[in-house]
Amino acid sequence: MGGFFSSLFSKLLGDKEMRILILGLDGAGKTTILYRLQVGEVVKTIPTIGFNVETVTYKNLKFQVWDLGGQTSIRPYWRCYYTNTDAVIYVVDSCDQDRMGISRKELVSMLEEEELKKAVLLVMANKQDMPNALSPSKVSEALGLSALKTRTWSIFKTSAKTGEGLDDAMEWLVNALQGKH
Ligand code: G3D
Ligand code: MG
Repeated sequence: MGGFFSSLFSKLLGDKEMRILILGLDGAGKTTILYRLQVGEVVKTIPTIGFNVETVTYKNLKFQVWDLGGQTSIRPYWRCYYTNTDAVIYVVDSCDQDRMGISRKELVSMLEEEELKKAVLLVMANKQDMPNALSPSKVSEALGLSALKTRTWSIFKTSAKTGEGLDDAMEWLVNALQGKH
């Protein structure tokens, strides 16, 4: 792998394993973003409980992706996936105003998880190539991000389709994660 992101992530890698979750409602653009990163092969697994997990491993850096929303009964099983998580990339479809409230609820309950208390949060206000996309400040407001007092977080506008904004967002994340160590 010799792309922009792998050289960026190389900055992060000591001996320690790093884990990054990419979360958000279905259709937000998570899988597209994962492939955009081009740091390795995407492996899809379906645990018996029945939610899809996509994983990319780059050296000792691991990205895991699944969809939030939907069945709450499987929620406890997510816990197996978020121990030792260093960062959450929360992806929002900026055009999907109808589900912004659900997205907010999902984010809030995720951030309440003890295991995620120390995780850095990067919000991607995605699909900014669309004319009806809400601005990042509107997305931030809709998600209630200003209420986050103790967490290291930021929001970026992105388009997984054109690639716009992804570099800036990931650079912020790498710097934020370096600051943690
Ligand atoms: P998910 O993994 O979060 O469920 P996907 O989302 O990555 O599968 O993306 C859902 C759909 O949105 C896909 O379209 C994908 O191409 C599109 N998409 C993702 N990111 C962007 C973006 O930034 N801009 C635009 N315009 N579309 C985007 P399809 O048609 O394949 O379902
Ligand atoms: Mg997906």
